[in-house]
Amino acid sequence: METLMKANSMRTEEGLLSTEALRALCLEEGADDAGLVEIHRGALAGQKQDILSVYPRTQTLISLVQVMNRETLQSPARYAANEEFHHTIHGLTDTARRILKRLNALGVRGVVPTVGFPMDMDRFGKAQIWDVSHKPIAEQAGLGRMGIHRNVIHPKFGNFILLETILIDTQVDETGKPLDYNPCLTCNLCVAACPVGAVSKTGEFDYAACMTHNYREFMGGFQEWTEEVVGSKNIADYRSRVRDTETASMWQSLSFGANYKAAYCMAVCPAGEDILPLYHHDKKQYVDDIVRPLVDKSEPVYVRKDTYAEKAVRRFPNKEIRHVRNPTRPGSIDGFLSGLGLVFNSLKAKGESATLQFQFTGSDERMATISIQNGRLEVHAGPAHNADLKITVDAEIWLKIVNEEITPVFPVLTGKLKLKGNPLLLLKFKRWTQI
Ligand code: B12
Ligand code: SF4
Repeated sequence: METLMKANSMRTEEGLLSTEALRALCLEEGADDAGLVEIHRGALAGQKQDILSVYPRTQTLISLVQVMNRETLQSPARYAANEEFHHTIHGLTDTARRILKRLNALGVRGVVPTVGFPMDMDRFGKAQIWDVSHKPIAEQAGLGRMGIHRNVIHPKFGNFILLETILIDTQVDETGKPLDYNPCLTCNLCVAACPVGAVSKTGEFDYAACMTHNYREFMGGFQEWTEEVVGSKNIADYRSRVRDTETASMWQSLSFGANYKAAYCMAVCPAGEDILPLYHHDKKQYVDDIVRPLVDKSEPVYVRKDTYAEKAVRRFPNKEIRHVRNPTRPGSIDGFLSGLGLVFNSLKAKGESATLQFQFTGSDERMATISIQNGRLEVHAGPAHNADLKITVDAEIWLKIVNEEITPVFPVLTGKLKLKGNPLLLLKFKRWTQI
């Protein structure tokens, strides 16, 4: 009887869920903020099918915000920051599950996807591994906007938040609207603090740089480390490649939850009502207390040779460059083509233009055109109208070249890789895409 009464108070006369009551329920269960978006929102069209693949009956997206302890996240003791990340991830997951259980009791069905990277690693290197992209949903729900560091900044809590989305099968009486301003101050502290230069003043983000260093002890980094173990001739050789401290660090990550190596972009961000007064009060003090200790911290920084990230580390006298191989390598031609947008470095390709046509043969036959125009990359299926370089290559051989298992020399000599046009563009393409 009590449940029925509660159910009635959650619904409008038309049978829709009351947004106000639903938000109140979310806050009661521990979310720090919540907002709602309809599945048909135009701005989310790009991820609609992916969301529906998780839960086909989705009508409404409940976007949840969980605040992290700010000072813990800012501490140069990164073990403390990492605990904060892990516990908030678990806390937010529990909150979302409790909210859904209460909604279930009211006849509303739904799915809680995942706060972090999905466990579906069968897709790793082959396709995008997440289905629900929380940041654009939170933006549409009016919970904040992405700053130039690409994290969502909540107008009150700043960027010290994690996000989750609950997919439900019921419509609500009112959905949110994006904020009409961006809380980002364009102060560029995140640009200054990122050890691998992944964040840039223009808002462009170097995915490969962040993946290689910050995620050293996650998916791709672990894969690369395993190959160091396998590739070592003996114990002495392994020790010359991987330090005892690094082996121990990998063990800690495997045992107690993977450690992010930086997250400095988030740590230093002064945007949001809660933190802004501290920054405005004395900017120099803010930089001395929060930014400088991270910038000055002595630590190894993981980069690939000859990348923009490697150059970026040289700005920091106390940081030591450690070279590693590519942790984000493609496992299929689909993975290669869809991953190009992530690894493409528009800064390196600034002012450059080129059209490359790929004809893949063998086990994965297809044609694709990659065009770079003024530092922007586009990939589409089919032939190019005016290709500067036409590449015909066996799909498996191409993946081996990209993954640095073989060099292109032998395939060229044996006719397995044919180039028509300006061959130097292939070298440039390697530089621009960091593959
Ligand atoms: C993939 C992913 C990553 C990737 C890519 C990050 C990214 N910017 O997308 C990597 C591994 C690098 C990463 C790192 C981190 N992540 Co992350 N990540 C995700 C994940 C799984 C999906 C993100 C996504 O939707 N990307 C696609 C689009 C929407 O994002 P985007 O910012 O537009 O990113 C693209 C553009 O920047 C584009 N791009 C490249 N060049 C240019 C140029 C211009 C001009 C433009 C406009 C775009 C553009 O390429 C980017 C990569 O796709 C989500 C969880 C989820 N399921 O949603 C968490 C999530 C985004 N991550 C999160 C966090 C906390 C982090 C880290 C701080 C982790 C850490 N502890 O160090 C860092 C921060 C790095 C950063 N500054 O972005 C939080 C963010 C919370 C918030 N306040 O916004 C999320 C939402 C997890 C969560 N549930 O809370 N992450
Ligand atoms: S640190 Fe400054 S520039 Fe970077 S996201 Fe925050 S407010 Fe914007």
